[in-house]
Amino acid sequence: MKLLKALACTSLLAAATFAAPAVAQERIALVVKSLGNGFFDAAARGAEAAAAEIGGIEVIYTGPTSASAEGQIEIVNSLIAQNVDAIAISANDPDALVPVLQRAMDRGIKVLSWDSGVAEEGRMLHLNPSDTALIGETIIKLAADYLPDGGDVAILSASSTATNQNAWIAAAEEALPTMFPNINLVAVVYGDDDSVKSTNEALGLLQTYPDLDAIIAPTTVGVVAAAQVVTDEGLIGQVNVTGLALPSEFKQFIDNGASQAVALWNPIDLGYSAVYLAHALVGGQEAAPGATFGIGSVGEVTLDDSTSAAMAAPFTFDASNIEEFSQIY
Ligand code: RAM
Repeated sequence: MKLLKALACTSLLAAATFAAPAVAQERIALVVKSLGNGFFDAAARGAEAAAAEIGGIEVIYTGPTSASAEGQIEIVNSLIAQNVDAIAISANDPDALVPVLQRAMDRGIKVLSWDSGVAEEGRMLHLNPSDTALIGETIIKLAADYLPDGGDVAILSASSTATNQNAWIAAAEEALPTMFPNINLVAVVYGDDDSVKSTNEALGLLQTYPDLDAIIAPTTVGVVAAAQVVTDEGLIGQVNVTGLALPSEFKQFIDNGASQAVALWNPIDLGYSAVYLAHALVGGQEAAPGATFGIGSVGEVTLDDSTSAAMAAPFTFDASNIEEFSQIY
């Protein structure tokens, strides 16, 4: 018995003496459009999971308080001063960030964009959550599926310079005449991924277009604001709210009937993949067209001619499955 105890003590001591110190050798900054957005918090959880899996990585989760390019430029400047190893950014503007990100790359910092892209000259690669044309079609289809005779819809977007929303809206506009000829897009307004501004913009749409059939918000912040407005204004059953929503935040509006269905991809996987890509760049992998990157348990992605890659198709949530997904993200 004594001997066993002694052995146990020895091995504990050995473990204490020889265990590798938990020092992060690599610092990856996950720069988001704005803090306080549940979508990005979920992505940050994925980023932390990837860092833990790879080991030796510190994730610096940061972003401005409001979704502006100016706020992100300030943050990137401070990350350059801290000499981080990589910056993975979801950008509030495709062009405004280019000079500061070029400066980061000149200093040897690896730069990629994810979710919302930066122009090619401002990053090494970009990771889209899904195919842009498919997202554009999906957001219109989500409304059209519940308007068999057609109708008037309006889009409540994020900021007017957001790369991802602007690309999805352009794709939606392209799909409309051919795929959805009886759906009439009457307006596009911008809530800046800010709850108060999104609420006011949604109210404005209802006042300006009293016959509106649906509000499509391709932003997790805007879609919640719009559904709350439709609920508060007593318009459930009259105006269907749809778009891209985080199930955990949006379930209540499927439950109360303000929305029939919404879609999204897995934000945890997106943040997870961004860290894997950043780590590969830090390790020296080249971001050339055709290059394939492993992204842990998510699989792999191959860069296209614009050094961009896309993940999975968007997934639809309705009364049949939102409860299940609301437990995850
Ligand atoms: C908001 C942000 C983000 C977008 C999602 C769908 O959280 O605008 O960039 O991808 O919505």
